[in-house]
Amino acid sequence: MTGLPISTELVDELNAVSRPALDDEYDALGRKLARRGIAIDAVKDKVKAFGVAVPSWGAGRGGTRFAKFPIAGEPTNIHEKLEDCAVIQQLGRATPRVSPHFPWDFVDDYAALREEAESYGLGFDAVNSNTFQDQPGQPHSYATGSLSSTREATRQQAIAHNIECIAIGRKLGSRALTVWVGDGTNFPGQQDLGRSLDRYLDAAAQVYAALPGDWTMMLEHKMFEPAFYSSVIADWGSSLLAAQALGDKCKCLVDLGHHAPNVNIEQIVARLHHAGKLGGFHFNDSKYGDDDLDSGSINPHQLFLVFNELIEAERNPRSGFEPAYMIDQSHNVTDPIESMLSSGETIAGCYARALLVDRDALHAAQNDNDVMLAFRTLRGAYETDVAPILSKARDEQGGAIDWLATYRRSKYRERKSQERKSVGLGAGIV
Ligand SMILES: [Mn+2]
Repeated sequence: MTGLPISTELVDELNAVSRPALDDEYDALGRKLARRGIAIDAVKDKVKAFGVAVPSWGAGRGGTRFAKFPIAGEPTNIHEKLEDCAVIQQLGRATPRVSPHFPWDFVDDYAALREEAESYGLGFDAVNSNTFQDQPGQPHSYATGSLSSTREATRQQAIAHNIECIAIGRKLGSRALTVWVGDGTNFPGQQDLGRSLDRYLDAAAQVYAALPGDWTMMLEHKMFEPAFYSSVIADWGSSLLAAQALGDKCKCLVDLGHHAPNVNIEQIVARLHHAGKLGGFHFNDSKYGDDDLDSGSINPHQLFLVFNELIEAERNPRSGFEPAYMIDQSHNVTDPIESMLSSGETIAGCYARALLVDRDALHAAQNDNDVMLAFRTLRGAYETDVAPILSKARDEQGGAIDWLATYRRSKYRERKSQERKSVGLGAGIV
């Protein structure tokens, strides 16, 4: 019993069919990169060491504020979510950790949950608190705010929940707390824009005070929704000043979908790194707004430019540069396992392309103000097809060369649709 949800014999059988063509393509790409002075195996080894966490809630179908369309065999609890995350890691080999969310993933025994994850070869990433919706039996509503609420008792309830999340995270082996609040307003004049931030900072400082010494507190900003006039932590500026006010262990988390259209996110990455406050990412994509589409499905070039800045940051490190990567997207029309496998591959691919940039040539062109040469140096790396590197990295780690075909041949979802109870038709974002 390997503990893995997909038959390893099936993975081996299908990989054996795909491997001759992959070897041929990998060798051809290796010769091409060698002519540029790049050792393909070194890039592949870095890709093998790269990991992005998957969110526990991403294993289920998402929805919009209008509706949710569940599929048969969806997970209904954290145990089934872990099993689905294990499929994603087994086949894709890019997602070794799961980011849990509370209270959605509450259980009685977290030591047992940690062992359960380890039996699948999974660990836990940042824990996410939730003070953006009310729970049954909760004494104080978050309808008009949580950490920034005008009511002391509501703020204390939100603080206590975040501290409880830290306690759970310690049992799970996590070392980070991600805090996103929906706090904000829908009407001008609804709240004092200055004092609501004062209250947020005072409450967040009480959460920060409970943080273990080796933990990071990550503040996630979002410009709109559920508050459509103002959000307390709306942008990277508010996030940065809050992180600086709270202390060294507090950093900023950049969710790619939480900006106004066309904002230069890669420049935000560079600025936050400059301040030593780049804590992590939530990867997703968007066409008009928000964070609902699969990573790289709309603008893979932006994703590449973000990784280009991250590689620059690695070469020019500030203290404590250890960004946490996580997928955070909503799967409304696809099988979530397939979407997260696709996104994991896309994210690792953008990382690989950024590794291929000739940094010395780029910096020389930048210093000479040779605009076209600098641009073409970046573009040459972006246009390189790194699929053979990604496939080889998966194959060498026991993953699937063709993860989509392997997943569908396994009939995993069909089997789960027989075993799991069905999910209700509820509406709204989960
Ligand atoms: Mn997010």
